[in-house]
Amino acid sequence: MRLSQAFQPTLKEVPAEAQIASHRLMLRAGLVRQTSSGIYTWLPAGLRVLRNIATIVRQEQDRIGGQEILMPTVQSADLWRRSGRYDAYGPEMLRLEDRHGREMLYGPTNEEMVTDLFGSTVKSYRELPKMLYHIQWKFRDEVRPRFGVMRGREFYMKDGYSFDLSYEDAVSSYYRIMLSYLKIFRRLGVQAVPMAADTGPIGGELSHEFLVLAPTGESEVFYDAGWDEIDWDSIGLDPQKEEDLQKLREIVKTTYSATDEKHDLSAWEAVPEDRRRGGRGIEVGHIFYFGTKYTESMDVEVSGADGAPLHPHMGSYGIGVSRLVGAIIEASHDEAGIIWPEEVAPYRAVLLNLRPGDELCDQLCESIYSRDPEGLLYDDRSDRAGVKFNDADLMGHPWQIIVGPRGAKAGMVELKHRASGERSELPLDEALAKLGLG
Ligand code: 5CA
Repeated sequence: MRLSQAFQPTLKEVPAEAQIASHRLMLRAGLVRQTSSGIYTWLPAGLRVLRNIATIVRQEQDRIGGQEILMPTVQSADLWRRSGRYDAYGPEMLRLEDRHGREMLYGPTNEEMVTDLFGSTVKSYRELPKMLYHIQWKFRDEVRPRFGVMRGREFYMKDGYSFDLSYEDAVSSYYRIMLSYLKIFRRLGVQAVPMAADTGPIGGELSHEFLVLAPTGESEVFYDAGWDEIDWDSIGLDPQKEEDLQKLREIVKTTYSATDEKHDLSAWEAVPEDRRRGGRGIEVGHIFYFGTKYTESMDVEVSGADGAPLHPHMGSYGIGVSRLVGAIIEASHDEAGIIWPEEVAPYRAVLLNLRPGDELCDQLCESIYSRDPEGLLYDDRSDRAGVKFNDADLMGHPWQIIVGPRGAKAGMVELKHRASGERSELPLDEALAKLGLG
């Protein structure tokens, strides 16, 4: 994309209500615009990030047997009456009425809908287990939407639902998903620690939140340094192996972590003092095992191996996809701007032409740009070099390819790595090879 043509409405002045870095940076860098309280339009660069996150989530859910569906945003109130949650959910639910006076709602989550779908299609134990998920907009009329996309009213969530025949199988599904989540967050370039959690309006008995550490997080967190030290790639737990899921359970059981809501002082005191870590965290995921809560209340059964009907055991598993855009920035930025992790960046590299109009610079830039016009952002604007450097740092692409008249003459370009700040002057071929553009 040529920056001179891009729809990237950056803001010089950010509104006073943008209190935290990610909110300010998202507005300044032109990723989102607020349309009303807690509701945002995603601009092209922001949408690319949102999609990159969704792609990683999708790949990792598919890898463990998840099957993607897409359920609607608007649901019927009757569905929620069947589980008893229509009245219980309270004012966070946006309630609507259609032209026939039928009560509808904008879905805050989809347990009822997926349970109904499952019940109307799956009849036999032979068809289990199943793991269905979708990535869809949700609406919760939050009392205090704040921090930009971090606590929005309309937000983008991956919600997955597992159906198993027994408690034991369901707990395996739960830990399989936990392992998948740990991988997802690593690929997203953030460290997210699972912490025992309350189940709130979703219900159930076993639940963990995943918190990304950041000083502006809404929860206070306490955890054992083990969570910083475990090298998940090298221990190589396999989500398909039962014994590896047991190992994960053991790690979770023996490596303390909790938010302030669940903090247990006596367990905390058992953690050696030099291994106690604390801070604040942003909840980017939440998983629940709630057994037969919905299959019983909504009367969903399958026939078991012995012919007798049974209620499948369920869990639900959320990832805040739009919240993650903010959370990643909170965890990865500096004074100059965003520092995108490789896999989520809107563009992997920005190409800076420091002297548009100079024949050699233009030629060199065009030849680089033509190698990957989809994956490169080409700053071909006629602005001063200083403006381009500042904007490139603000937008935070992992690499900057800098082309100036002196280098262009010698067939050299400068590469800047945004995260480390390292710069190196390289012959064109070498630079391109380094970025996989050779
Ligand atoms: N049905 C379950 C799991 S699928 C569920 O809804 N869980 S949840 O309520 O914990 O939401 C899942 C994730 O969505 C949260 O961990 C959080 O990352 C994100 N989320 C929740 N509320 C908001 C909000 N108001 N704005 C942005 N993200 C949110």
